[in-house]
Amino acid sequence: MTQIDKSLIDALRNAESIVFFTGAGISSESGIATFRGKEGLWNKFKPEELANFDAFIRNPELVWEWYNYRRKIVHEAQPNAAHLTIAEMQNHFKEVTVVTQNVDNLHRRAGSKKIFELHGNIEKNFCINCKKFHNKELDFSNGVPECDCGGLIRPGVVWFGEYLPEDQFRGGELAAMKADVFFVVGTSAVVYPAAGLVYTARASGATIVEINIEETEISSSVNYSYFGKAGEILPRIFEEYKLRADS
Ligand code: BV8
Ligand code: ZN
Repeated sequence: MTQIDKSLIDALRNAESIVFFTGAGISSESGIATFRGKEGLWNKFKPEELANFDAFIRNPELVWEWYNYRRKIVHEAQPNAAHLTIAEMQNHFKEVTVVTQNVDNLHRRAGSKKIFELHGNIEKNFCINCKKFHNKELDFSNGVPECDCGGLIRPGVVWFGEYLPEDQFRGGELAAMKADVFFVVGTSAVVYPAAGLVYTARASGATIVEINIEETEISSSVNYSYFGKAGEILPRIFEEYKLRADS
């Protein structure tokens, strides 16, 4: 059983602002495949073939087929113990912020309130021409859904080579700069500028805690590394905190 460091619990007891920077790994116990793992989404598809604007213009049907396949999985998925623990921690700390790379909405469904979605949301869609949002049921009867202005409607996620939504990235950056404890949960930390937030938090003096089933690019830069499933480690840290907080 993973030992939780007493010094981490002390850091949490003195913390006002906590940030959870999350990636696909936090949703894998909800049955949503990660991108780069052994069973990863990218094994079957290559990002350059699907998660970019040119691929969408070249073959919108294929890209929509992929996103509809993932939307179905997301709709059937449930938040797991890691998402739920983060939501519960909102009742114990002054400020809990989620800065997620995930597009699956599970943090919101778990009850987290302050969330920055750096890479968009798979349940949102917008017109590539007039940028109008189309978040109701889409009509695929004529192939690719079209806006009333005639433009193609696309998934509301951030593709490679696209800028992150300014308000979302800025919100994540400010949270990282203010964090007393910055958890990095279930991310390979290879995608930028998102992964850069770990270094922003560290430069601002936050205690960095990584939770992952294996070593990553940032493991040598964190204060604490817990190797294990997020759905097991996070609840354990919170239990230890609650035990000590009352003592
Ligand atoms: C941009 C779309 C400015 C939505 C995604 C060279 C060097 C550095 C950067 C670049 C470069 N070349 C290009 C770039 C920029 C590029 C980038 O970073 N590329 C990387 C791959 C090299 N970034 C961009 O293009 C970004 N935009 O830079 O704009 C710009 C603008 C114009 C011109 C130039 C520049 C846009 C990035 C967003 C791309 N969109 N997805 C979708 O379809 O979902 S990225 C994709 O990767 C997902 O969004 C995902 O969130 C993200 C990160 O992946 P992870 O979440 O970390 O998932 P992964 O599978 O990798 O890892 C899972 C982890 O969980 C593993 O570590 C595993 O061990 C762990 N795990 C598994 N199970 C568990 C677990 N941990 C705990 N518990 C478990 N149970
Ligand atoms: Zn339009």
